[in-house]
Amino acid sequence: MPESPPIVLTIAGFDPSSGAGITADIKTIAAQGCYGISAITAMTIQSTAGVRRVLPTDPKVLADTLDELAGNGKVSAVHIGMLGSGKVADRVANFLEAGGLTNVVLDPVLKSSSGTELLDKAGLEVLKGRLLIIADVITPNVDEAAALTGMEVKNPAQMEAAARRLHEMGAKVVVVTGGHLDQAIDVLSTKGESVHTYRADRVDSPNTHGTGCAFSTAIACQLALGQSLITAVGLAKNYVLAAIKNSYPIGRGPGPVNHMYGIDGSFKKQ
Ligand code: PXL
Repeated sequence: MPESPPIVLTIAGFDPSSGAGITADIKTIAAQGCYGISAITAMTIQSTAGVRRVLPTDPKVLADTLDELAGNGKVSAVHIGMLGSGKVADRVANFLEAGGLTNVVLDPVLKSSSGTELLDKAGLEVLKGRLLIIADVITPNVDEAAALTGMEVKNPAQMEAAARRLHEMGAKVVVVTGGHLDQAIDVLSTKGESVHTYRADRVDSPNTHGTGCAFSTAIACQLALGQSLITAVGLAKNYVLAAIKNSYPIGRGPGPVNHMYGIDGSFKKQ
């Protein structure tokens, strides 16, 4: 029998245009050489032109999905993206707190790039009070780091300060992403240890829909594959940069990154 790749579970929302959310995550997981399984936290009505509506999943349907998947074999990493509602977030926290899962990467998604709320107020409290603490790695962007800490987060020094505050709130490993800054700087901070900074020139492309999902999911996959934290974050950053460089327009709005750029037969820029 051939060996199976690590199984990576993504718990996230459904974006029907597949730039973000679970269908995008499944592409990222496949591109890293892992096998993706998923539990949907919310349906969204959206295209690349923007998010129109958010409909959180019935919390019991989500909880039953997670139990079914967890009972079906080893899960080597978990990625958590958009949660939608406090009730759904609570079920995800119950699932993780039951224990037994490793390499849990939480992307604390709060808003879409077009500004629509993707998590309600109750959900933000579950994020701060439970999920942030149980996750092994959290990957807030500068806006999310600001919302979680109440601090201003606009430059690398403030990113480090926000990471320290997030450690005080219970986070183990924090990666603050600054893709929106002039230089694409990400700060990796481990509680009580040194800070590692990743720098890359900003890629000038409108097609950046789903970068946060791709980054956090790729970290989960690289950890599942046995990479160290520092290497996993570096590989995920390189993956997202290449996926932006090889992106193409889809629809009327900002296009998605090209998750599959490295796969034989996938579209490549000439
Ligand atoms: O990029 C954040 C995000 C995550 N998950 C889903 C989304 C979005 C942004 O639109 O729709 C499902």
